[in-house]
Amino acid sequence: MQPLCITCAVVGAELTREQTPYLPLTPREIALEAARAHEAGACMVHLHGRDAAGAPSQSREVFTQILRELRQLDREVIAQVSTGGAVGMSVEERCGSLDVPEELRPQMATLTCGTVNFGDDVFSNPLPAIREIARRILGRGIRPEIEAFDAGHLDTAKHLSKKGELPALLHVDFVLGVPGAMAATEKNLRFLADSVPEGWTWCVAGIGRAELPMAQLAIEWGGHVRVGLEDNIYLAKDVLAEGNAPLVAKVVEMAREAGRAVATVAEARRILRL
Ligand code: KMH
Ligand code: ZN
Repeated sequence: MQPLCITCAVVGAELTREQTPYLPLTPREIALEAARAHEAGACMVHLHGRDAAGAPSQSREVFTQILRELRQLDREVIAQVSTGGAVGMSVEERCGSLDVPEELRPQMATLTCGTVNFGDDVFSNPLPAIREIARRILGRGIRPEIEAFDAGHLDTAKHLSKKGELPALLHVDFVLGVPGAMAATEKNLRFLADSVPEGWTWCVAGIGRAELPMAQLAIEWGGHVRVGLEDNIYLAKDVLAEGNAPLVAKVVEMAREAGRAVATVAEARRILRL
C-alpha cells in the first residue's frame, strides 16, 4: 500500500470563531496553522482565505499573503488552494486564489466537478464553470484535485479526463457528509473507491463526526485522508480540537495502529504526481 497522504483543511469558508475559538482567520494565523499541521504529519494543506472581518475571501491579495507567510514559515508543505471558495461566489471570484505571483504559485488547486445542495444553499458548478476553472488551473501549471461531493462528480471528472480537458491520471477527494450531498457511509465510500479508475488516487474528507471513521476506512483500503477544522471541529464527542494539528496527529496515530506508513512531502509529491 502507498504511504498515507494526509491533507489538512485548516480553515474553510463556513466556520466562525463562535463555533470554535481555534479557527485561524488572518493570513499569518492560517499559515501558522498550516505549518503546525505539517509538523503533526500532514503533507498538504488545503487553503481558503478570509478577509479582515473573517468573511470568506478568494482574493489574490489574501492568498498572496497566506502563501507568502507560509513560504516563510514552512517551505516544504504542499499548498493546495481552494477554487470552491464559498457558496454564491462567481467563477471569477473563486479563481482569485490562482492569480498569486508566480513565485508563490501553489502546487495544487481544487476543482469541484458538479453542483450540489450544501445545507440550505446550492454549491453551483455547472459544466461550463468546471471547464473554465479547469482551464485556469491547468493553464498555470497547477495540478487539480477533483472534489467529489456526490457520485456523479466522479463521472464528470472521468468524462473530462477522457476528453483530454483534464489529465489522464487524477487525484480525487470524496467529500462525504455535507447536508444535502452524498452521505458519509461505509457503503458509499466502498462504491466510490471501487469506481476510481486504475492509476488514479483517492482521498476522503468526512464531514463532522464522520471525519475519523471515514479516515479509518481510507487508511485500511489504501486511500488517502483529509482532516481539519474546515470539515470537523471535534477531536472526540464534545471535545473541541485545539487547532488542526491534534486532528492530524490523531490520523497519524490511527495509521500507525493500522501499520500504514505516513507519506513525507517527497513521497506525497510522487504519489500525487506533482
Ligand atoms: N466551501 C465550499 C462551498 C473547495 O474548497 O474546493 C466549497 C469547498 C470546496 O470548500
Ligand atoms: Zn475547501
